[in-house]
Amino acid sequence: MTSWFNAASDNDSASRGNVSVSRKSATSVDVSFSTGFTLAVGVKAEQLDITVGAPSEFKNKAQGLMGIFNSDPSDDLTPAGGGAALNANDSSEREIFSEFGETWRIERADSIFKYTEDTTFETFDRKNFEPLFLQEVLNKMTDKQRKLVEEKCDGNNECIFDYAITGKEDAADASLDTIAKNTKEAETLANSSPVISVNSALNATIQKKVTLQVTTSDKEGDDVTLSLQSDLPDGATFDAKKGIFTWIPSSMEPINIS
Ligand SMILES: [Ca+2]
Ligand SMILES: [Ca+2]
Repeated sequence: MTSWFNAASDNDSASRGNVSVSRKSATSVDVSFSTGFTLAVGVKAEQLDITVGAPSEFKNKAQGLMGIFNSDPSDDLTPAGGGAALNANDSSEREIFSEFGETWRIERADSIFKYTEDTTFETFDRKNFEPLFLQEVLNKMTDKQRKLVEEKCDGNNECIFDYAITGKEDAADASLDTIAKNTKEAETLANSSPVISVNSALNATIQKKVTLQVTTSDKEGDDVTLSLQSDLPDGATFDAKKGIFTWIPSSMEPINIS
């Protein structure tokens, strides 16, 4: 996929088998799988930004390093093979890494990746790798450095992590950017479209006034604004605020309104 991505020009997109990839910019790509799963991968200052989207039909059916997909955050740190979930609030990052993350390490036979000629599963299976843990990095900083990081990041842990580990302010900015983007995406995904309903049939008689009530509702209680896309026929009015359409038909000509 990497070589495919490198060969693609800007805004290029291509499909192979069950995967389609579209390049969003010089440093970001969207991947979608026929199962409905999506990946957005971008390169930012000192970091790789990966957002995973899972289709709702996988709810209560998917589990892994990213947790159990069931709207319950308390079981997301369940080790592979079962057992009690770690409590995110009283576990250190080191504990989460070793007692949860490491349990999801795969064996060569389980890998679904294809390797290029000069790489193998072992190239990426670095058993001795130990990440940096935020609390441990913060403990090593001076009070002045810590204060600078906390002020810049306004208490946001992901940002504090990126700034503290890289020591670079643009990494903190990139982190804040990603968080804002993900928050906005989550809000959009959680926002349902309004439901607009009208009577399924309307009986009209020439020269007699008929009324049609358009009702709207929105799951989140958002304001719904009605507007007409087409011109009104002769003798018709539409009160967009109240959703009331009135009409005195003057002929048998069919009309269309949207
Ligand atoms: Ca869960
Ligand atoms: Ca809504």
